[in-house]
Amino acid sequence: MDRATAIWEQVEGYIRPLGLESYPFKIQWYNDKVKDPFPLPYPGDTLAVVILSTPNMFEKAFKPFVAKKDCYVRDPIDECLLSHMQNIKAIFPDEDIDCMQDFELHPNHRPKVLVQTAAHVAGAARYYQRMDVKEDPWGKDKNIYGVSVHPKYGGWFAIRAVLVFKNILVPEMEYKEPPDCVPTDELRIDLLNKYNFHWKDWSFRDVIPVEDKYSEEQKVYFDTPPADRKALLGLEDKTA
Ligand code: B12
Repeated sequence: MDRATAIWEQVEGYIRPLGLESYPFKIQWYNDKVKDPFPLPYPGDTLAVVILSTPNMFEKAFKPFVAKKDCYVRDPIDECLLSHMQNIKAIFPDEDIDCMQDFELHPNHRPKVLVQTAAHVAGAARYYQRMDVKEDPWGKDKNIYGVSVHPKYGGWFAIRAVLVFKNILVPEMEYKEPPDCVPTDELRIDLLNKYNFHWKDWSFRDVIPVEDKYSEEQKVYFDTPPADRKALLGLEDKTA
């Protein structure tokens, strides 16, 4: 087994029981898609892994995390993921690993990594943007955000982090297209309308039949504004 596969299997071994998934990719594939200032400053053949959370992350990783911890400095979900990313780094004491989480920004507020593009080039979840629609109905002045769709979970997932294994080069890794589960213009327009104009009603997450979705408890949690979520967890009096 090659080194990259061995690393990825170790990452999977740690994260699958937590309701997380990982997909490896080459930095070059990401850098080929994004424009300045978004390319990542690593050699093109460097191994990266994108980490996704599936619907049962809430029960498998988040609730046990909350049960053990009673002091938070940031959003508890972000902290939970941060703690697991640190644990992954600890599995590889001899590797030099950079971790970029979805919420991390540069001082000028630019996101450190565009996780939707990363998940697309890793073959994990296809990123649908207005450029993927031939008959664009929105007009030039309208800003339409793109949305990723997971083949098993539709929109019931999130993209949490990218790990870069700085000393592992994978020139032989082969590119895998993400499955195209929203194949027509009509379906893509519907998806982008739901994501941009009705994202609060959850409907964009159900654009394809899914294997699993967020529990009612998880939906209530995410529906609650971040500032009030600690109270929901019974943590209000324990926060830093
Ligand atoms: C800033 C941000 C926002 C902002 C602005 C949104 C935006 N897309 O710009 C606001 C606050 C509005 C927002 C809102 C929401 N967000 Co938001 N947001 C982000 C964040 C942190 C960064 C996005 C960003 O700034 N992109 C910059 C622009 C320039 O990137 P871009 O449009 O993709 O452009 C690049 C691509 O086009 C690429 N490219 C060019 N050609 C090609 C070709 C191909 C094939 C590919 C793959 C790429 C590619 O190059 C461009 C850059 O040069 C991401 C997490 C992250 N770190 O990525 C989450 C993220 C996009 N948000 C997410 C979500 C879920 C939401 C909300 C539903 C709220 C929520 N959290 O529940 C709403 C829905 C949107 C709405 N209707 O308002 C999810 C989306 C998940 C998904 N299934 O796609 C993300 C990925 C967070 C996550 N952890 O999963 N968000």
